[in-house]
Amino acid sequence: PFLASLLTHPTFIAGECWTTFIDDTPELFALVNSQNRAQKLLGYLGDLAVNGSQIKGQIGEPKFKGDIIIPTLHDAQDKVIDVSEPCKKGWRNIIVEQGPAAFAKAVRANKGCLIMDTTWRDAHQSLLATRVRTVDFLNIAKETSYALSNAWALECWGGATFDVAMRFLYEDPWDRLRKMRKLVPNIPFQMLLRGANGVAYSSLPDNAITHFCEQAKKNGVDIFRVFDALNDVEQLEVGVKAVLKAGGVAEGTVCYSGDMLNPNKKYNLEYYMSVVEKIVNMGAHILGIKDMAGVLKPRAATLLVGAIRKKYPDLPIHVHTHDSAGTGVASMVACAQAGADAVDAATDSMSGMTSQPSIGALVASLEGSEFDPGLNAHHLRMIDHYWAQLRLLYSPFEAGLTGPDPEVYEHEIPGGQLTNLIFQASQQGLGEQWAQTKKAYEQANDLLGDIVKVTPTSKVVGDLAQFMVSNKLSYNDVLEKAEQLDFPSSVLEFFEGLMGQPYGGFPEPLRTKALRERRKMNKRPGLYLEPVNFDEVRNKLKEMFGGYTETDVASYVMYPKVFEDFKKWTQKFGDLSVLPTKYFLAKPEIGEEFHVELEKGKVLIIKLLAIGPLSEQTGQREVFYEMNGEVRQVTVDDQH
Ligand code: 3PY
Ligand code: ZN
Repeated sequence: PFLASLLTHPTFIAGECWTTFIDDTPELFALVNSQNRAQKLLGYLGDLAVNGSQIKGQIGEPKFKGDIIIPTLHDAQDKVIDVSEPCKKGWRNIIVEQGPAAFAKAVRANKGCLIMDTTWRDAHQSLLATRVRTVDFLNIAKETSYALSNAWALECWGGATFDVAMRFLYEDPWDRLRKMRKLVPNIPFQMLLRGANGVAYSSLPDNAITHFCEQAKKNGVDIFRVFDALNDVEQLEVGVKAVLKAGGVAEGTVCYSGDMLNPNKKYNLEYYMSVVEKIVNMGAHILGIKDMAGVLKPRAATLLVGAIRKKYPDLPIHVHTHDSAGTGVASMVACAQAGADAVDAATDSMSGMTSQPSIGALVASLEGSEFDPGLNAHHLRMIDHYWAQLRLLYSPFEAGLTGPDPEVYEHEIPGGQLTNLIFQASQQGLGEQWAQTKKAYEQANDLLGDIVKVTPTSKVVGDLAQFMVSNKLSYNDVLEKAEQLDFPSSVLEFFEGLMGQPYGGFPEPLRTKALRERRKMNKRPGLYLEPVNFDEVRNKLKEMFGGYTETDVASYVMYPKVFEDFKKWTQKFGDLSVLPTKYFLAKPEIGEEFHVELEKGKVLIIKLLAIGPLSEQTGQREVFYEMNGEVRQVTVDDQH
């Protein structure tokens, strides 16, 4: 293609060719580059046309393949709001201009209860297997900057979105962050950080967490919700310290588990107050309360938030929940009334059940009271019209949830995991298997010592539960046969101490019996792990891929194999984040024309013309496209 563009370039044709022509004509390279990108893109589209989508977890095609309508917002005088530039007003200005401590002070002084919208992170993580793509956030970003200009934050990064972006969507999570930031400069961006585990599933060396937070802050994150899956404060402190060093707003978080109202349960008010005290002493700007399973009943919320508010009048409190049992709105209203400064909710059509409670319902419940969140209910509904369409576009990732599950008070499965487990069970026909899994989850939790369950410890309990179901092991079987059992690796990592120390210690003799010759760490893992040698990582990336950015380094340190696979994929198919989701998940109709904007001003007009017959010799097919008026063809291995 390079030679072809050289030969057809007007300067070359005019015979005015001189030796520096190639150096002086960078557009030639740009042209070759975009032709290469276009060809790689056709490689992906061709494969999709012949073999169907290879995106993991996708079942079938989107229910809705029409054009997505972007809603228009109107002001109080019913004039259309011009969104050609993003909104500039919002709480982020205080963070940028005056820093995290001033933000903490300002939100405490604010009269109403603010809302964090989780649609861009936890809601789709909890309902749609974390599969929402960058382009679909960007398409509603400017409107969102207006509609949610008075929000506490948009939760939009971290948690499972980081690895899923690379692993299953072939997108760079950092690129997503930078692009969102540009279009939403006014609302604070919040991320979820798993303490010393970063956004991974077990601990990393401390300097990896420091480097990661520095990059996250630089690229657009303002508020970091930092938790530890065992409420191990030493593990939590690694994350909080890294955020403070990076200059971010540190939301040190306590995870809520069990039922504080039940005197027979392990985690009581005294326990939570002792964790909160340690978080305050770490210097966190905000206190987070994370109810990952949605088991914080309204009365418990009143007691817990009320007690913290009384002891720490100046401490901003931000509460997170899931609506699994259906009490989300009631619990968040109780939090607001007991003195919380902010609570979480999601856009209506991405809310409820394993997601966060509905933002519309919450705003309506607080409207006109002293806790009014100060959001425009009409604007929220308009934004939700967009998400209602998106929900149907992503229907291939629905888990098939049908209603609330108050049984969550017994099994305590966190929202995101509950969706995954229901999805897996529904693949096997739900029924008896699902009832067994829930029961086994409860038993597995008891065997492990009734631990706090959230990523990654929730995976430990889930893995043990599935291990018990598939090997037909009862609670007593596990205890009695522990020395012979081949436990899942996550269980062994937990017992080793790689996820920190559980409150009340590890269950014995089960831990020793399961570990056999493996090591036992009785302090936080970071004290045993070698620090990352960043120069070595940089050299390695340069060698492997010819170059790197500092955010590549952070991705590689967090997920070496996932990052390598992601880079190889993009070398083969290019940057697919530019492709509209409809054409990322399913092939177009023959003759259907669509547009892909490779970069600003560089638009490809593509049409699928025909899929050729199967060649008996090669097992391949030719796929024909029209691209910007020219016929192009790609050869694809038929996997059927
Ligand atoms: C995550 O760690 O990804 C979570 O959402 C935990 O609730
Ligand atoms: Zn959550």
